[in-house]
Amino acid sequence: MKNLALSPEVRDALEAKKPVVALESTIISHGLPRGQNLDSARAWENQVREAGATPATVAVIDGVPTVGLESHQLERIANEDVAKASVRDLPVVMGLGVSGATTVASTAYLANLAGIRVFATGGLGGVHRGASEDFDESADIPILAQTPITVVSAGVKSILDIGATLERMETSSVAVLGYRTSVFPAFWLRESAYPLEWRVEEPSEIAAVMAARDELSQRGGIVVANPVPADAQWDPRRHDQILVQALEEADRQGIRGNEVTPFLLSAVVEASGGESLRVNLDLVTNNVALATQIAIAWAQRQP
Ligand code: PSU
Ligand code: MN
Repeated sequence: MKNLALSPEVRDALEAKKPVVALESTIISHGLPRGQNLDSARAWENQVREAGATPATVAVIDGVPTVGLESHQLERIANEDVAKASVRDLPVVMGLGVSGATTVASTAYLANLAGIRVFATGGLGGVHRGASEDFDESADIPILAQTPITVVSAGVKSILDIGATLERMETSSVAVLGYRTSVFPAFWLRESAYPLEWRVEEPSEIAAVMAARDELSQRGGIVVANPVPADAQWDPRRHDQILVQALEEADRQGIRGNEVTPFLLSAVVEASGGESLRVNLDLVTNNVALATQIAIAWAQRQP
């Protein structure tokens, strides 16, 4: 794509076929509170560098889709009121020349255009509770169904309908691999009620699955489900209580559309007195570490 901007660091790494890890920006603009978000975003980028790969945080800056943000661009995403831009919004923010933070869907989309194969996030979007009535399903899943990228996440939040989300991933042929787990994780918790069919132990196995997908000319993505470390997970009882409160509040206030996910996230952070936030930061760090290992394993396979 002609107008895709790459940072010099990302351009060099891609040209040299060195490992690159994409990072999303909606988590920075809408998923974490101001004050915490910029430091965290910088820390994740540095973590990728220290582990031997190149970070590529993705966003649209003044209408330009950008893969790999300069420091001042990252600052703008963290501190300005930018739009939350999923895939359907990309042409709009581009056409209007405004900035947008990319979701899992649009980060995957732009990273793929840049030739990046591995992506770290916190939690995936999915099917919301009550979706059989209000049809609220994140575009993350249908876009992953047609985008050849490997996304490392800590599963999906229990603010969503986890069972329905897994069914939709099956229907749309998105592969799901448990990393050292046989149970799909529930973001703040290590385990949901849903077992997984596939478990892998090593990043090299994930790279082998990616290679096999390519061989079959399959264009879909792979979801790597990476549970939050045991010593970092949230107390399940607190988690259940606070979740119910947040869902009731969203319902009471009639929150709709793309505001649902950010609303629930901040309601949970507030009700938990910041405890959920600590878990959130720890699990992203854990995902960034694994994604970096997968990107390195993938680069090692390339001729
Ligand atoms: N889950 C999180 N933090 C987030 C999001 C999800 O724990 O910030 C964001 C991601 O960018 C994800 C998006 O792609 O929310 C999904 O939003 P929606 O449900 O409106 O598609
Ligand atoms: Mn939605």
